Amino acid sequence: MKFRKSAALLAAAFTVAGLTACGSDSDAPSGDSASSSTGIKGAVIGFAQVGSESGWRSANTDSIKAAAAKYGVDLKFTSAEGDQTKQIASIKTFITQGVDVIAFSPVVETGYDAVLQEAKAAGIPVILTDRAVDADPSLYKTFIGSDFIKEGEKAATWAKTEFANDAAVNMVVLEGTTGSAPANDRKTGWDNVLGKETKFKTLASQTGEFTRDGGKKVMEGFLAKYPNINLVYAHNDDMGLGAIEAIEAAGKVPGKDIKIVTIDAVKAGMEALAAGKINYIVECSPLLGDQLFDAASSVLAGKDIPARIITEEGEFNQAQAKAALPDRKY
Ligand code: GYE
Repeated sequence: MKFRKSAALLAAAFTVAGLTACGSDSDAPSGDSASSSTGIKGAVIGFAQVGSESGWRSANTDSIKAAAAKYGVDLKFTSAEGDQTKQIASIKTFITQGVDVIAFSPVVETGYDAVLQEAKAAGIPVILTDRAVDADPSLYKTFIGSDFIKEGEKAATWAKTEFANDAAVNMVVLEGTTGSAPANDRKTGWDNVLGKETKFKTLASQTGEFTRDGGKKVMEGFLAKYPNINLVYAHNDDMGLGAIEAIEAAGKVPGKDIKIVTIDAVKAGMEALAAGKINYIVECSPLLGDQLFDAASSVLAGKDIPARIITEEGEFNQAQAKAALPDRKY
């Protein structure tokens, strides 16, 4: 709490002294957002993470912890292990502790209204990272993360071209965590492009909980039931990697007998793509740490920030994965 008041005073002082005061810090990285993060040193920030379900999540956690260390933030980090009740309990603890900012990546989209109201009543600003919530937008300052609908559209656009000369495509879907924003939106995005294309037939669609093991088990069930699968749409790389194991165990060749498109572009996914076992990956960047603390810094300085901060990302075929792998950070 103390930090918020002093940060606001500091911001006021900078305004009076003019912009050169900010520019005089020779250690500050260049660019507006980076220089604003220098004002967050010592702030107490509570971060309630989803869990540790995937390679993406590990990279996201690393990014947040590294950025906190870089900016001198006092980070209180908790992991809900995929349990919304546990995540809400830790947000409540942050409120009781009187942290300066609360950030979290919601496990699912709904059910956070009451705790967001509590944070607002306590005067603690909330920043959402990675996943959206279905709640009144005035209850949080911003949502930093990817456009998951666009990701689903990119995956489907690839499939449309890849199977352009096929009369029929038998698809199975490995869905992310039921009720989570990326699972909901990656389905919507896919349907936006291919929902009306009758030649794409969804044989089955089931959650693999965004985990490798979940993807493997669900795919084993699909393979046992459907002998004629042509395409797997996995909502993340980890489930696609699990599907590869199941396909190989069933004596089929992933990437050839059964094509696979996934989302994330974590290193293990990119390696499978480079090896031809996955056919296409849409990128979803987990490196949100710097953006989070830039936004928190602005909020604490009393500045307005955009209600939505969208992450830039690409997409990869096999050749592009091979070229990108040596420099891949996660
Ligand atoms: O795609 C998946 C992770 O919310 C964008 O969660 C994130 C998703 C990511 O478990 O791998």
